[in-house]
Amino acid sequence: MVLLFGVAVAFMVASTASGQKATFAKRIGAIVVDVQGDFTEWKKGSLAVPGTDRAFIEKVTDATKQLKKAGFILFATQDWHPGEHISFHTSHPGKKPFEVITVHNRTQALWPPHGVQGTENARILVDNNLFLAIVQKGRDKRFDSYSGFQDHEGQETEMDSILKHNGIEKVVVYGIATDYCVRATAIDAAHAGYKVIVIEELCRGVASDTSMKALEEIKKAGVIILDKLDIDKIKKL
Ligand code: VGL
Ligand code: ZN
Repeated sequence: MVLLFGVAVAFMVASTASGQKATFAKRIGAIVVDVQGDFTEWKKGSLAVPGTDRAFIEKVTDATKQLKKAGFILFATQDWHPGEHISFHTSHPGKKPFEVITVHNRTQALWPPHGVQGTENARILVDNNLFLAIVQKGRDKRFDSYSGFQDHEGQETEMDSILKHNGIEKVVVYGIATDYCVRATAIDAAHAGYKVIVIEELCRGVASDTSMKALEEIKKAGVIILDKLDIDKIKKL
């Protein structure tokens, strides 16, 4: 019955409070990380990541629509910074983009201003209506937030509770950037107890050395890395 509606799934039998058996479809989630104009070459973004031309974004969009058709529950993250965000080099007089400084006893990479709330290039380039929810991060100007789950101070977003609310135990993660927000989101998802699958060809990184290292760290956290999107394989994992 549920399969007729195209929901991607294994089944689970659980006991309700009254002791009756109920069958639930285990739904699989997907988190599309920071596919925003500022991170793309296509939109001449301020922090354009190599390999993010229009064809790449179309591939990500296609994959996202395929997952939707297959019954996956889709979420996105959106880097959403105030204009004076701590991660912007412009918030630190004399500092240049990509310099690394220490703030709050922690290293902070300084970026060109990006993902500024309400600007054209902060928009998500994949049809927003595909997503059940868009989780914004980096809203507090005092702290950076690469992960869709928590900022660098450990302040949690609503991601974990939304996934739990939807009964999701397995999530597919892809987007931009492999070495920053994809890395942090995938690792946090694994640490939070989800089965996590990263699709390498749907990710792009700021630099190749840090992206390779990030993929190793992601793997070490227990995440499965697939080079291509393979929906049947994901369902069986
Ligand atoms: C990101 C650097 C700064 C990302 C966000 O989306 O990976 N990277 N803010
Ligand atoms: Zn950012």
